[in-house]
Amino acid sequence: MSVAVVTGARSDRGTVRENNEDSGYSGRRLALVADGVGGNAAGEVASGLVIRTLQPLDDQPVQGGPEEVLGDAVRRAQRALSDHAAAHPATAGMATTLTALLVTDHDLVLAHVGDSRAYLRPSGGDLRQVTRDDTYVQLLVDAGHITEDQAETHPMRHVITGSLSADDANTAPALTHHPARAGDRWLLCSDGLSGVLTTETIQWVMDQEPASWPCAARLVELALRAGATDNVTAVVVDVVREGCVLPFPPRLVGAAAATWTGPDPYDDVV
Ligand SMILES: [Mn+2]
Repeated sequence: MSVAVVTGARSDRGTVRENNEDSGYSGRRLALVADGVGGNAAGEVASGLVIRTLQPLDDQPVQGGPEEVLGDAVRRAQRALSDHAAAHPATAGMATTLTALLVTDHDLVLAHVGDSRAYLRPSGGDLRQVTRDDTYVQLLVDAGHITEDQAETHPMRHVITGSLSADDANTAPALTHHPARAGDRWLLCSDGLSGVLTTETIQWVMDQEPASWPCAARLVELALRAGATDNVTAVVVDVVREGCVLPFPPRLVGAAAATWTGPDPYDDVV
C-alpha cells in the first residue's frame, strides 16, 4: 500500500530573542527543521539557505535510492553555505543543524546532524526519539559519565558536536531508513522545543491533536508557555494512505520564510 503524508509547521522566536534563527518546511513529502547555530555569525542565514536549497526536493520525483537523493541534496546545501560565505565575509563560519525527512511510496529516509530532533509516535504506540543528538552531553551519556536526566540540565547541554557549516565540507549527516506506516506521526523539532517540553507532554499533544498543523502549533504554544527562551520550531508529519486529501499547503516557517510578504494560508486554520 502506498502512503502519503500530511504535514504542518510552526516556528516562533521564543520569549526572549529578537530574531528567529530557526527555519522549517512542511511539504508534500518533505519535512525540514534547521536551527542556525548561536554564537556563529548569521545563524538565520545558514538555516534559511539550507532549507531553501533543500525545499525543491519536494517537487522532484525521487530517482534512485532516497538516501542517495537526500544525501546529495544535503551536500548541495553545504556547498550553498560555503559559496555564500565566500561571497559574503560577514557570514563566514555560519552553521546550522538539520533534520530532514523525505517520504517515498512505502518508506522514508531521515538525514540528521546537530541537536534538532526527530521523534516517532507510532500508531497506538509510545513516542520515541529516533535521531541521536550530536552534542557533548550525548557523548558523556554514551560513555556512561552522566545519565540522560543529568544531560537535560547539564551546563554544557547546548554544545553541539556536528552541524552543516560553511567551513566544513566533510560533514556527513546520519542517514537512516524507516518504514512509513499509515497512522504513524513524526515530529521534527528544534532544541527550543525538546529542551522545555517533556516527552510525556509531547506525546500527549501528539495523541490529542487530530491534524498535523494544529499539532505543530499547539506544541510551539506549550513551549512558549513553558518559557522557551530559545527559538522554537515544530514540523509534524502524519503518514496517511495515499488518496487522502492533503488539507495544508506547503509552508516555509522561521528565517526561511522571513522574506515572504504574501498572505499566510494558515490564518484561517484553528
Ligand atoms: Mn535552538
